[in-house]
Amino acid sequence: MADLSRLNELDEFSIELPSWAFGNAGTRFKVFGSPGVPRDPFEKISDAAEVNRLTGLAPRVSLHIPWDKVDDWSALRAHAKSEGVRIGAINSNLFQDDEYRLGSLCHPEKKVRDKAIQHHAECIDIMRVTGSNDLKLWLPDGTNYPGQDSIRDRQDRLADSLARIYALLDEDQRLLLEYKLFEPAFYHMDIPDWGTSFVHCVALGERAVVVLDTGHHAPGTNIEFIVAMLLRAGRLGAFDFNSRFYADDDLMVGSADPFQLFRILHEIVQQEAHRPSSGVNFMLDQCHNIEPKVEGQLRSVLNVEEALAKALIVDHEALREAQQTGDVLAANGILMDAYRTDMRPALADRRERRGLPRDPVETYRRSGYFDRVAEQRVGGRQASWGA
Ligand code: RM4
Ligand code: MN
Repeated sequence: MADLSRLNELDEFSIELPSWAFGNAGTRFKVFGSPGVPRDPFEKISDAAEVNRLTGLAPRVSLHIPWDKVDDWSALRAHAKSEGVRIGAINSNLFQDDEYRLGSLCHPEKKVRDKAIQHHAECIDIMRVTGSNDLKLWLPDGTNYPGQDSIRDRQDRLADSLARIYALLDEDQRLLLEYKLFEPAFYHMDIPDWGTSFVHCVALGERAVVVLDTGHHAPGTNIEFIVAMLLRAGRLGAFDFNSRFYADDDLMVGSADPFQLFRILHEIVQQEAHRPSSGVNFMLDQCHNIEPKVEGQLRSVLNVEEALAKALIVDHEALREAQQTGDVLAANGILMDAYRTDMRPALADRRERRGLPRDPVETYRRSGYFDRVAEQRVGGRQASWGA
């Protein structure tokens, strides 16, 4: 019988939802429209709040600038509050301007680098009004052909640009630095891996931390090892959770490889990083191309909850004992026992005790929310990835 006593540690745990997951998304071939999709950041926040109401796990929403630009940031903050959520990380966008063809913070021309730095100054101003503490930076910079630019010079430009952005932050604000193996650049990315991100974070200062997007590695990479290393170094700032079969697929977290999600959360629990004091921000970064958005987010949040619950029931004492005595198969068996335990009944009971629906997806389906917003949200322009 599994020991469920640590499940109450879920009370402190929270997941941050990406505003862009509620808009239309697609591939480079087609963005599909669907009824009820938000037309502005206010409606995106309302959808995110619905996920939070049903799960009790998602009290923050990340925004992307300029996609989520509004005239009145205080009004957006107040709207979030009235919906029972708050605004989380502010993501800067460095990939959609013509000037950024050869890069942004690493661009050969100072004029373009200055523009990119200025964009972060604007994001930091937004953070001050919205009460956000995390500036999240994903750098799309890189080159497509050997010899196109100097890899070394680009690193020097990057270090300088990042230092200028870091200097603009307030004492209570952090810089989250994300890495990605390839795409949009194909020969080299300027921040391709956790090591590069880590090196820049260390050079910047304590409030610069690494973001691990689960879709941004080579196939077969042992992601939980990276998690353990970054936690050990005190530099794991956030996750961008999603699933992938091939590259940066941005599918629902826990759908392609629930065992990997469990292994990641096992490393998290071992270092007590599921607790808010760790400073790790558990964010989602997903796009729902063909499935309904709110329900896609609901499932994602529940997948993370389920994987964390499994990690919390690992018999750590027995595991340590098996590890110490070199009992390889017992150690592996202890971990597998936890992974194979069906946590859904215990989690449903837990939700009921907290006044939440036992089955949030079913309750959402029956609530009529989807039909209601589909009826209300007519006219205007639906939010869409990239706009
Ligand atoms: C990037 C990266 C960023 C996200 C954008 C939308 O691939 O993962 O985290 O903000 O996509
Ligand atoms: Mn990401």
